This record gives sequence, structure tokens and C-alpha cells, in this order.
Amino acid sequence: MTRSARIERSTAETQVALAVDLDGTGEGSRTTGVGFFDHMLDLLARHGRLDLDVQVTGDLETGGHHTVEDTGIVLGQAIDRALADRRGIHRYGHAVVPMDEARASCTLDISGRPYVAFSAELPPGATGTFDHELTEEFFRAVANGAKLTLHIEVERGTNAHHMIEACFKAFARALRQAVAIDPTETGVPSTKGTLTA
Ligand SMILES: [Mn+2]
Repeated sequence: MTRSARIERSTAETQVALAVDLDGTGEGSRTTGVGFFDHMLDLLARHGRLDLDVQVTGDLETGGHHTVEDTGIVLGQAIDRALADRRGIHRYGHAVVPMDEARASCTLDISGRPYVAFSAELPPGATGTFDHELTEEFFRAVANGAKLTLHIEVERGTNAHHMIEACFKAFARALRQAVAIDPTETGVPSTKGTLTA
């Protein structure tokens, strides 16, 4: 059984084609037109051990907002679809990742109930064409699409590149734990009996 999904989404603002395999190694290519965001998606694939292909054509003349948000929406939907009935997963994941002076933590639950607690005092501005405030928009979109309870906190740091990179790496590591198959788990790890509703 492969835990993978491919989704294409087209609107007046963006065209997103995305494929994910939860049991990958970091293969694939990420091309969104926002270079720093491609760098972050590369980290997400590598540290999440996701095979991830992302091709986006967005209305970058308005900035990167639609491109980043819509990529997050589709990534979340693809994770949701790849997880199917959630049978046998660990469900929870947690990671604290340093990046030089910066440190971010992520704890998440593949709960079926979207919720985001994002806390970061990111320096205002942009890295390349990636506005720092898009970090929260991306994770909100992913959590909504994949129906995650997602807590991310930048615990310290001064360099925005490092702080945002620590967020993506912490999310990647936490997601990798949460989606991993628990060999002792024979069903869906919920007393409610479902993690999809
Ligand atoms: Mn970097």
C-alpha cells in the first residue's frame, strides 16, 4: 500500500500541481517561483522524508501570498488524502530544532480537527521575495487541509532566515514522527474510533 496523493488545483490566482509520498526519502523538485519558499519546501521534504513534487505558477506580480498559501492548501489536502483512514499511525509528533541562534518547536496531532497555534516574533520584512508573515499563512493552510492540530513556536532567534528555517525543520520532523507507522498499533489510534471526522 502506498501512502501517496497527487492533486492539481487551478484558480484565477495560482495553478498548483503537487504530489506527495509519505514514505519517501526527500526526492522530487520544488518550483514555485519564490526561491526562499522552494528552499523551505526542500527542507520539508528532506527532513520529513517525503517525496514531494511541487510545481506552481502563481500571480507573483501581487507578491508571494497566493502562491505560498495555495501551495499550503494543496499540500495539506494531499497529506490528508495520503493518510486515508489513518490506520496504524503514531498520530502525534514533536520536535525542537535549533538553527544557529534560532530555535523552533513544533508539536502536532493528526487529529481530524484543524487548529493552529503559531507564535513567533519574526523580524518584519522579507527574505528574497518571501514575506516573513507568509510563514504563518503557510502552516495555517497546511493544518486546515490536513486537519491537523498544529502548534509552532519560535522560541528564540534574531535572524529571520534561521527562525523560519527552524520552523520548517521542526514541522518536518514532527510530521515524520506522526505519520510513521506504529507496528504495535493495529487500528486507528483514537478512542473515538476515527481521526477523519
Ligand atoms: Mn537556509
